[in-house]
Amino acid sequence: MSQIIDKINQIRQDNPQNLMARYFSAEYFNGLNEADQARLLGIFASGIENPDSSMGAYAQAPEDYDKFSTALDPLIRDFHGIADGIEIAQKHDWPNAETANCNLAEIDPKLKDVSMRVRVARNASTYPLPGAMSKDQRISFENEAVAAFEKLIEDEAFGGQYLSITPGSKYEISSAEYDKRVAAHQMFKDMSSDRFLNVAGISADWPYGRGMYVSRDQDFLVWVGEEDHLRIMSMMSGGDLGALFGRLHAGLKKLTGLLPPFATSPVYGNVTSCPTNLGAGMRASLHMKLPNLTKGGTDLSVVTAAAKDLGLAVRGAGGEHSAAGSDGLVDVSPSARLGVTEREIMQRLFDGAKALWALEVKA
Ligand code: DAR
Repeated sequence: MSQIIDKINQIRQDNPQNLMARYFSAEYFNGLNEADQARLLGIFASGIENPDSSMGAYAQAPEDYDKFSTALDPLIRDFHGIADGIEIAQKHDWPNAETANCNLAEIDPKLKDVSMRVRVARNASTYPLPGAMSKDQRISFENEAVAAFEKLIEDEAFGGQYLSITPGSKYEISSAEYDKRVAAHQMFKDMSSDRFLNVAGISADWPYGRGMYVSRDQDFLVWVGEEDHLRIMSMMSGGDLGALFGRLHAGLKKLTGLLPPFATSPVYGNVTSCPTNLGAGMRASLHMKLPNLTKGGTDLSVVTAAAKDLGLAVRGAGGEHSAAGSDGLVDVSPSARLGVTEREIMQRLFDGAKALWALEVKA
């Protein structure tokens, strides 16, 4: 075990952004029994094999965050900006669509048709997390999700269809249909090429147990078997964040009653594979064209720094690790997901977009 400790210490020196390595305690690790040492190394595997990781950890079991909180709490606090000693108490408070008063068109009429997305990650408490699921468990969970979707298909507001990429599934789609849905930014990309998810076990058995539910209106979608058991999302073009969040909340409430119970932690709220998604489990984002701030999409440094000051993260519109569009199209999203409510996330997104737009028009 001393070799792995030496490796992590070297990663800490060479990759200061790697939170797993930054906070790894050899003393704590050596105090664990062999079985728990193996479990903790499973959680840290992605950050060890990918030193360039930012978080460097993926939970493998719903109880990991509570069982290994001594090792994981420092990483979680650092990422979510919660100082030591401050109690982490995840509360939930969804905005009311009618009174949210967060319409981007009120900032500038040019922002009346922005691509908006909000998603929550949820994991069933009755299965291991995706990194530790067997192929049979992935298929079994997908079948439980399908049973819920078969009820949702009849629903007036959320009726739609389930599209599976599990070979042999009665809902299996063609590779052409899969590619079309990925190109439309609806379906998730092939995970087996993601080196972080591969080491964490999250992309194992691809494509078994994976698929997507999409409503007739194409604005309510559920990913099955991506980084978490479920990614439940609403996607719209427009500017009314209240309508976007209201659509997701209504769909989430309908689904919650049809699915196995979700995994939650008394401290960290909704349990997710990656510690960056704990708490509300929510990522809310806008695709904004900021050609001036991004120098035509060639330089994200200025917009990233400005966004960070606003509590926002910026990345390419093609998803994690993607570049900006030539028209300056970027994905803007509040960073904090733990210790903030759904309503606060929406407000931060609106306020942040307003501030970034002010910088864009002045640049
Ligand atoms: N490769 C992981 C990404 C962490 C945040 N993104 C997620 N969970 N999709 C890292 O630790 O860098």
